[in-house]
Amino acid sequence: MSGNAVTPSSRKKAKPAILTCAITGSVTVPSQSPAIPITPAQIIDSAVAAHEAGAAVVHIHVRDPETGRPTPDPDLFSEVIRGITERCDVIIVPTTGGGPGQTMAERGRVVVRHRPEMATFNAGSLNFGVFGAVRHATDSWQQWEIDYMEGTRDYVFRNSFADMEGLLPFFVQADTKPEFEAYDVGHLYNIEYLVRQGLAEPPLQIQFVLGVLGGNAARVDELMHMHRTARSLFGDDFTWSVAATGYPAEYHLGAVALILGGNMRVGLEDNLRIGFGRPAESNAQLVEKAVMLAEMLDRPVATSDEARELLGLKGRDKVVTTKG
Ligand code: KMH
Ligand code: ZN
Repeated sequence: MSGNAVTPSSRKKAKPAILTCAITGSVTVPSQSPAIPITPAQIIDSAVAAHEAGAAVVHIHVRDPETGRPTPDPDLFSEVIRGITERCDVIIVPTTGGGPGQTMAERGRVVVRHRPEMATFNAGSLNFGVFGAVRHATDSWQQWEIDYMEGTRDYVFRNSFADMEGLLPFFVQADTKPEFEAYDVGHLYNIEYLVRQGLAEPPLQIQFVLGVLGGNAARVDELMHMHRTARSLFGDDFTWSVAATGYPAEYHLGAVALILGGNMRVGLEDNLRIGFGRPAESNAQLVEKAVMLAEMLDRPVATSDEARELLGLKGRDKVVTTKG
């Protein structure tokens, strides 16, 4: 019997993997890594390079260009969205999670102004502790950076039912697909509640965010538990991705997602290392490693247009790139 016979299963069509790159985030500070893009120009360059490396989607936050402090400034979002759109066809997914100290109204403004194809939608509240990073602070850290990170010891990332019920109609009005960020299994039940209220409609896009202190752990069994719960609630009527924080979790859980037919997110928002003890040099470098992983697992990397199709997005021509 031949060991390399072509069997029906080897002729199965491989499902493209959607790679997302989370470019800068709001729970790190510039002194943690010189690779973190800060100014709109740096965020745009980094997003375009991540796309060229294989990311079909980029997830965007913005920072004060002078200090690097995360901000909800709508004009910075406009500059970044316009700048990326002018240079490539990547799917731009702005945050509505914002960051510590940002109000719900500030967080939702980007959806109203830009009507993006998709934006994050955080599916419940949690303690969100990144104060552990202060342990590694050196003398070069600014005082605000220490205060910002240390302040998360008392930070509740608030996404109450009233908040979620208030925000979702703006997504509906803008024809923006919510990417539900679920940090723990209870958040999946919150999503099911929102669907039952008629505020969101399957097929859903769910991001399992694992490894935040205050949420579920970045462990394979926890991912499997959340995936199983999502299937019990939504059947096959959802697409999904994993954003695991830190190294090596970003790649280990990403690999599990790829094996199971899901998608993965990498990027300096979630992880600052490319290997053990090796700081990442760029978002593109993190994406290149995800591309290698996908190829090894026989998951062809999706183009942005393939990702649009798989996610059921309205198309980039419907996004408003001006300040409106
Ligand atoms: N910062 C990540 C752990 C959002 O921007 O809405 C989760 C996130 C949420 O990306
Ligand atoms: Zn984010």
